[in-house]
Amino acid sequence: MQNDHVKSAEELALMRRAAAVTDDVYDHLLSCVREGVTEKELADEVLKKTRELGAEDISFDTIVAFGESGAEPHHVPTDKPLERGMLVTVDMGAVVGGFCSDFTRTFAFGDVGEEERSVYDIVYRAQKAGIAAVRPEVMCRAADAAARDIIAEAGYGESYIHGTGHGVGREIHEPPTLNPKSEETLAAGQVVTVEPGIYLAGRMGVRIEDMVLVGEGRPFSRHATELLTLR
Ligand SMILES: [Mn+2]
Repeated sequence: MQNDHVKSAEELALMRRAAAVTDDVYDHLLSCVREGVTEKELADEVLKKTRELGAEDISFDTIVAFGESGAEPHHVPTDKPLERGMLVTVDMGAVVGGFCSDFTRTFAFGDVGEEERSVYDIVYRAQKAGIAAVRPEVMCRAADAAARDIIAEAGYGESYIHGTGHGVGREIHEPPTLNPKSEETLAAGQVVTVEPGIYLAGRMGVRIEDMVLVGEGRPFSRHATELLTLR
């Protein structure tokens, strides 16, 4: 029996187009980053550019979070101005032909502190491990654990407050779910996100997210996950 949410070649092509639009929108967003720009202004640019590039729409309300706001995984953009030394988290996606993309990066604006760099490195390694664990016939909770264990071993287990990922397709969130309680098993041809994060209330947050085709193991996005610092 074919597993639910396995994508056809045509569906995958649409998802790759949605991810490519998001990649280009992210380039545009980076070009808009300057001292004093607000979270709302960057989120508005995402909406405008996504439509300009031919997508039907954004796939969910864009998250842009500066500094301590990064500690809220679902932060709603505000008029807060960007200052040097802040981390910036952007979570966004596009809809093309009815299919969604989902993408998150955290980058630095100017020099960030030692803790920011070290937390980033832990999430970076956790995300790589999570992607490597996304293989056919692997239990979703095992893929979650691959990422979660790295964060826990680094002492931030209590600060990883959500699951490692979810299926994506016509819906932005669809089965299977990658979390510690999931009873599901990954199947070749599913597309899931891998998006670990660390959230330190009142201080900072880091999340890195890519879509991955189960059985392929390569992120849809062309954007690297090493810490990017904008000057
Ligand atoms: Mn996601």
